[in-house]
Amino acid sequence: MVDPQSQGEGFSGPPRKRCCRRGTLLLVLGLVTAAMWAGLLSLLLVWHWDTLENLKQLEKAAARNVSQVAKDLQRHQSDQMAQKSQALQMVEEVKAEQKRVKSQDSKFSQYLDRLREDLNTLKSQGLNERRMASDELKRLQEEVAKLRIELQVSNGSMCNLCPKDWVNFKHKCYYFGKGAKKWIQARYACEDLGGRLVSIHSREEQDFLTTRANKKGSWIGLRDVFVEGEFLWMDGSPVGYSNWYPGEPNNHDRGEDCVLMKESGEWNDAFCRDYLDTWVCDRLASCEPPTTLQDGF
Ligand code: FUC
Ligand code: CA
Repeated sequence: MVDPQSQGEGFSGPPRKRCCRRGTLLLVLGLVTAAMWAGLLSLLLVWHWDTLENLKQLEKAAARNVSQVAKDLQRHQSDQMAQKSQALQMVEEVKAEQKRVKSQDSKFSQYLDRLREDLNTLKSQGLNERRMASDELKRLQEEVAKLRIELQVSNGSMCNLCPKDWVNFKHKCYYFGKGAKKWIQARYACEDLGGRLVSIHSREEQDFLTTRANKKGSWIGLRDVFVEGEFLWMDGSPVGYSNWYPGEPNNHDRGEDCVLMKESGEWNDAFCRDYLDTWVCDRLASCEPPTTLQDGF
């Protein structure tokens, strides 16, 4: 039997099925789409939550980092302050040390100056003492030589031997030098000849020399060059016997520290750099002729 309704419209079965299938399709499609959207939304939501969670974590971590950095910064700043104050303290200490070293340095240099002065004083004292000792040694050697002569004389020896060109008187020899000389040149001339500018110690000796005195005066071994008025003979002895011309010594004019013997045999202090044509040397006589040829004997 045929359905009048579907017979009446010409389409009984198949067109209705098509319509429902499309609806179903649409529904399914819609459901699928909705499900996809729901899935997508869920994914988005999950992703959003996840991201939010991550952000929160990051925020926390960042906050933690910031506080750590702040703490580090604070520690760093306080370290820096401590270092700064330490550095300042060190600078103060260095300054104090510099001051101390400077003052010590000046003390040392003062001490060094004093040491130098002491050394110079000691040196000159040493030199003085050496000179005095050597003078004393010469004096003693001369004393010994004189005693030896006395001993040999007491044993019968004449002790009157003199080198060639020297003149004997008692136990001494005399050389009457000629040629213009200042006092100091006459002194060296006598020393070169193995003698000394003459020292006069007695009336007899003076009388002997007076017989040979030069008209214009001769240099003798007496002078007051170290202390004015303190005359010393070349043998180191002070004046004992004296034969000054009246009014002498007078240290006339430019100063007179060297003594000459006038024609009369009397003495006058004169200017050391004046030239005199004659000068007298002396030395001790020998008691026996030397075994070898020496000293012009
Ligand atoms: C006397 C002497 C001096 C000098 C002068 C020309 O005054 O005492 O030494 O010879 O004269
Ligand atoms: Ca004089």
